[in-house]
Amino acid sequence: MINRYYLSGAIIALLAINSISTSASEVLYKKNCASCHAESRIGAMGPALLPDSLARLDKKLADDVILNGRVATRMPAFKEALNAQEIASIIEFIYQAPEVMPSLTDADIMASRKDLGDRSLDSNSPKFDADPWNLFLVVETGDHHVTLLDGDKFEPITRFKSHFALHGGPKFTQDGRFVYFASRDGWVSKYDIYNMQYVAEIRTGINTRNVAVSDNGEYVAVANYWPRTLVILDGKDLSLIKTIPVASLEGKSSRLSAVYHARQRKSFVVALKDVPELWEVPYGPAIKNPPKKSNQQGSKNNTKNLFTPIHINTGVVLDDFFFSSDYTKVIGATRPLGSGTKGDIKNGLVIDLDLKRKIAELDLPGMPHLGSGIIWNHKGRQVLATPNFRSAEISVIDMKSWETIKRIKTEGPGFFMRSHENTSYAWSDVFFGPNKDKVHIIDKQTLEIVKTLQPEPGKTAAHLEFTKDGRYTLMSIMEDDGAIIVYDAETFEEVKRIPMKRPVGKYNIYNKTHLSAGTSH
Ligand code: DHE
Repeated sequence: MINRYYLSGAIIALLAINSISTSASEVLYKKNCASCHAESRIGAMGPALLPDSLARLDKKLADDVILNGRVATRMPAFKEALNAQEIASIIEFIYQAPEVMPSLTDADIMASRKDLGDRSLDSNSPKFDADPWNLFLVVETGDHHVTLLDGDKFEPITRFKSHFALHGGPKFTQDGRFVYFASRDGWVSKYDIYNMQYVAEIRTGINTRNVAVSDNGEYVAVANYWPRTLVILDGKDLSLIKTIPVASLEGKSSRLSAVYHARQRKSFVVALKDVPELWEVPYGPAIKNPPKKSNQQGSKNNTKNLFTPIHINTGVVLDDFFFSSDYTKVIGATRPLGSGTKGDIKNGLVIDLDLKRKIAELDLPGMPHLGSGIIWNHKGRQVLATPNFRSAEISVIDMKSWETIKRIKTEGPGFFMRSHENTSYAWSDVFFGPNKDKVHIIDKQTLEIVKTLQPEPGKTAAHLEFTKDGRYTLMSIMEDDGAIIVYDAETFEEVKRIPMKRPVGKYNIYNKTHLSAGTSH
């Protein structure tokens, strides 16, 4: 009742907002919000309140958060302290860009770094009784926590607080002991899974996309929207090694969409959001045919080209990437640039990182979500399957001829698709539209949907991940009062339901560190 009354009040208030001047809005912001979100709005205990950071939050929701507070966070309710017009005025203020965008200097970054936890109690083996390879980390954005889940018993081992709004997959060291998280607000944290405690944290950006980590955790690369930087950290304690400003060869600055780790090449591959370039940033001498033994690492002393970006002209802006198994080919989804056109170029490109040029175009409809693509063997050849953000279909592409061999019709556009080497099926959600509560199961040989699950009508069922052996599939009910549902991957029967608070992604340590073709890395 209060809400309905208030909302109509807020709409009237928004119409009358011109009567509150910008400086008065700023005064209101400083009085009520700055202590947690910082005067510069870059965030402190609370998240950043800048237009880019708020892009995913509808103004009506922002209004509700200020009025009623945010459950399971320290955001209080302001319904007693502020009237509708004042709240509307603060909303107008925070959704406008400041005259000068706040910056984050190297000194600021270094000053934000903290060692965490008590190292004196550290052990080199897990302090829990579970297979350390068959663990899942479940990111719960409902109350900003992470659950460490035993992948055999499907029981939580521990649950710990994360920074606000983690995004992108957590990245593991190859031994499976440490994991790195990135929050949309620019915080990077390192967590010791064996000892179940954080190691360190640092703020490297104001608006961050994701992190990539070299195999043994030597280096962490962070991709930012703002400031426009690629940040390189020492993976041991997260201290700052280098900040690389992002600009094309012509000097045009760009946001970064994401950064990826190319294990075989000892490099980070970087997606630029505003210019038609792709970067490869070496962190060690590239190895074309990687040795079988992991002790043959590149020498750290050969620092000549270390962290110097190699610019590859892509001719068109690419967003959202997928890699061939040997990481020599990057498959990117094309996005319109500036004028909104991209000429005759199709929706996907294949770039050869050795040749440093495009070698094929892909016939993909709508807006493919290549980041969620997976690979499997289909009748003796490798195929790539990708869901689509706009089109109700999954494209299956031959990775030799780069031709589309099948367009599997689905009940709506999907977000995440997953499989495993030991299963005959691939699972894909229907994330967008009225069928967001459904998940398709596809036979990897017939390329037909064999079953559609609808675990909780009306609730978003999304993001899949398999156990180490591929016997079970874990699915999220992505709601505040959500759950992880465990399915038998062969019979598709539900095995267990574990309550969770908006579990977004779940990540199996073995599958991620062993680069399973059925999941992202
Ligand atoms: Fe993500 C991964 C980009 C919106 C949940 N998302 C990624 C990655 C990129 C990306 C580039 C790969 C990075 C990595 O894993 O290191 N995501 C984008 C977007 O551009 C988009 C569409 C809009 C945006 O503003 O960021 C977007 N993503 C979302 C969501 O709305 C999701 C569903 C919920 C959320 O919390 O933001 C979401 N994204 C995820 C998840 C992964 C991810 C769970 C990791 C998937 C995995 O299994 O590895």
